Amino acid sequence: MSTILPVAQRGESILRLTAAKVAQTELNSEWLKQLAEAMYATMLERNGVGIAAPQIYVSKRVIIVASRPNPRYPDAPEMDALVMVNPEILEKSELTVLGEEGCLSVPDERGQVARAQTIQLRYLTLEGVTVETTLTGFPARIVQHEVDHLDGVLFIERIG
Ligand code: K1U
Ligand code: ZN
Repeated sequence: MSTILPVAQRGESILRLTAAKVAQTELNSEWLKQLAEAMYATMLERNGVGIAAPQIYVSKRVIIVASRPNPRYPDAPEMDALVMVNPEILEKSELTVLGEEGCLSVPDERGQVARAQTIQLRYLTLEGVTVETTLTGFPARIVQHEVDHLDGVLFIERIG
């Protein structure tokens, strides 16, 4: 069983930092695997569809994306949780869409955020394998929200 960790809340300085890249030497390590497991357990416990390492007080570029259909996005695809190390958004579509977001670090607030409909993305797996993929719709929105966390940005700064 994995550890469920507290989630950093709006106003805490960890959420303002630019997270550090995971080093080559950390790939395929027990430490990185345990970090991902703790992030996953914490995300599940909070009923989230994503999480970024800074939200559990680790300023490293690791995110999890776990799209599933939900009342706001009934057509969202059901995905196995994807752990992304050092994710980079290579391209964003010009087309943006407004959609509702919430955040485990900003409880009880929701808002409409404009995000690119489609993104091209590169990331590493926990083992260090490079993956390039295209995501659209809700999974693309989650990635953009989580990458913002790695850059110290909260969704509430993108409203209005
Ligand atoms: O990073 C986080 O704080 C997790 C966040 C991810 C997210 C949700 C919605 C849009 C973009 C990113 C959440 O999981 S908030 C809680 C939630 O489960 C949810 C909220 C709105 C719509 C669907 C789900
Ligand atoms: Zn968030």
